[in-house]
Amino acid sequence: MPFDPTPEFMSIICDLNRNPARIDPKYFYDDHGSALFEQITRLPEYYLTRTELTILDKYGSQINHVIGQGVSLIELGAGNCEKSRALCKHIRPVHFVAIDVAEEFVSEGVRSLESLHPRLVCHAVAADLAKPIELPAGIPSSKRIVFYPGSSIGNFDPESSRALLERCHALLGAEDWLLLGVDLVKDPEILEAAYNDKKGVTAQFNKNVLIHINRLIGSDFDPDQWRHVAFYNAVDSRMEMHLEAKSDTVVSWPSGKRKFHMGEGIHTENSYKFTLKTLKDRLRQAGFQHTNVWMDEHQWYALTLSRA
Ligand code: AVI
Repeated sequence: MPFDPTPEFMSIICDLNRNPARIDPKYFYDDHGSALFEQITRLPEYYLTRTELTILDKYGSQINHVIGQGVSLIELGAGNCEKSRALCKHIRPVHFVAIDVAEEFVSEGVRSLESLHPRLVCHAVAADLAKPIELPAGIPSSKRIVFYPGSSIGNFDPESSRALLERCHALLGAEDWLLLGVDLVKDPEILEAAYNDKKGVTAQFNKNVLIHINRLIGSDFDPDQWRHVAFYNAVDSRMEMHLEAKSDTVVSWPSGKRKFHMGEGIHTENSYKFTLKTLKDRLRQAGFQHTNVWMDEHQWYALTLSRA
């Protein structure tokens, strides 16, 4: 049978053939990757999740006061919906939409929210945030609050994050809000520890992307041949994750192959860190205004609420 590559296959191959090679970080999140990420969020070194939850808990009533009653909550990159569960202790939305690439995972998260709030009308949507955002029918067109927690915005390069914020803005009207969680620039030692945890869960998460890619394109990556590398790039204010070949290795897939020399890397993730200024500028450029900011006591992490 003639080989008929899909656009996804072509785009993965194209990235693998770049110099340096790269893999889109969205491929971290197959079911196993999503479960590993959940473990990461509970690691002592990975302060992001617990810090954001602390801010949500401490300032949730202030957020509720600003946004008022009867809102529709739309969580982007919802995962297990843990953040919305925390937010829903303070705000009482009428509708809840969870959007994520990992379908199974997000459906489970939505079920957990439904069981806690039986009156809440819930929807799970499997979607790639790099594409236009479509909401299910029946979501009221005002009093929407788009919630994008976890500093996931940091996984997009500046141009793409600007475009994503513009798509969010286009989805919202004058009565609506964006609640955004972002990780801030800080001591590189703290940042690097968060992406090089002692238990090696982040390393497993990084290598799991190769198993997912093998499944998607029929390649023969051997995860044991690759080393997890994560460091802070101060010039671009971002944590970078790479997989580095432990020895010369050839990776094949239907229709092609690539030789990686020992030490050669595949760039798997950027995680941009913001200052309050870069964050507010980015929001303003996308059309958002009146930004409220709440932070933790160390000023490691910020939650911003902006009017569309
Ligand atoms: C989902 N995202 C915000 C995480 C981050 O911190 O960039 C993904 C992650 N990568 C390594 N550890 C966690």
